[in-house]
Amino acid sequence: MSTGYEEAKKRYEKLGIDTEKVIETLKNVPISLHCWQGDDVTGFDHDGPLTGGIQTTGNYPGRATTYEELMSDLDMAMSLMPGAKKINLHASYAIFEDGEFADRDELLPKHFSRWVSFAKERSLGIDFNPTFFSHDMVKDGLTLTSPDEDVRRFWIDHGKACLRIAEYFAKETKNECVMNIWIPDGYKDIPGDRLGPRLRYKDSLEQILSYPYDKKLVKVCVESKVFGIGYESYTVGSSEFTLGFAASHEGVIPLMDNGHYHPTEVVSDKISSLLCFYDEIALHITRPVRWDSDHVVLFDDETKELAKEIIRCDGLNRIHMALDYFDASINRIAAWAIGYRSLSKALLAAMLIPHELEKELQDNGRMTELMILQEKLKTYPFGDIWERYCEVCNVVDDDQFYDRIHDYEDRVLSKRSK
Ligand SMILES: [Mn+2]
Repeated sequence: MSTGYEEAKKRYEKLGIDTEKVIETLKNVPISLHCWQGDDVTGFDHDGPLTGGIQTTGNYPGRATTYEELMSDLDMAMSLMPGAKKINLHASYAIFEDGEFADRDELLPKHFSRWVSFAKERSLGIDFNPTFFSHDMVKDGLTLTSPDEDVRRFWIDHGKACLRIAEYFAKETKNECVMNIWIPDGYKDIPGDRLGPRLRYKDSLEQILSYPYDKKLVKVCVESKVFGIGYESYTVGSSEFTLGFAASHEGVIPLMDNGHYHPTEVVSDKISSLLCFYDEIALHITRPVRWDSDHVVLFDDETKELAKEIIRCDGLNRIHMALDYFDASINRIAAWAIGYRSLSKALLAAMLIPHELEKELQDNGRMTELMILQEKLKTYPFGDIWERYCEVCNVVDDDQFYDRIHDYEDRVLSKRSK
């Protein structure tokens, strides 16, 4: 234990914060780790391009192109992440072997058995996402909202197949599975009918949820979006739609992705509102830069504010946290780990704030003192606590971080063809 940590611990103690307790708590808070950072949202079930109004930019060498490579990269990335994890899979990451193939509407648990083994060997839970993009049955940019009943049926069946797989994950890993539904559906230009697609979306979701799944094992989320590339004028699954749907359907949780709002809106300000009305909420934590650009999460102001709200609202047991970004312009494993570590830092920093004192100052109108306290905390010796957290979790600190990335790049990534 460094003297830096001992000194820092004393300073936080004066604020009534027990850093040892904070470290022990944070260690067990799971953050769901998106598999799609490892291969630029490519998946294993199709050859076509990434569609759905999302884009991965960059061509850094060494992208994982097989499930073995992706799992190896995940292991490497997780070795750099302090604290608990779940893995977050998309349906497009089904693993087919011996020439076998099943389309999205006919996916079965067995197509994910290798992922289950991977998770069980590492004592990880699995979260899941149906994949409503990058597929020939996306017709005119539409899936669950299509006026073509064959298209809509295909995607409803996909949703049901995914519920069955999510239930399998939960049973096998003995850990609830958060299954998030996001569709890209919408229009590039001004629609002639906004209501029709939304009513079809509502009906499609209800049909999917009619599959008799165990609500204790599978937590279904609906994720909103404000727009996508090529869907600038209208997105069916808007914020109001998903909030309304979740509020009116038992067991459905709203999911907020902080890249899915207008650029001046912040999710940190929305969390407390939702917690007034929902037992549980879910977050996709990302970094939008002017639009839903899915930049790597950093230890920046909005990530810190988001984490503060989670802690202040006593939300660790009510808020499902998942990362969601994809950067192909830098080392992908570093991207994974930087994002996870940034969120961990933000949560750790948030747990080192005397929230009760801040509330008391606010409620007594002592806003000058509140501002002074908040500013004071910004230069507190947080770095020493972070280093101690990494040490306790047996992962490298920020000084040694790049060496590990470079070593893996040298040994493994540089030998790959892509
Ligand atoms: Mn998302």
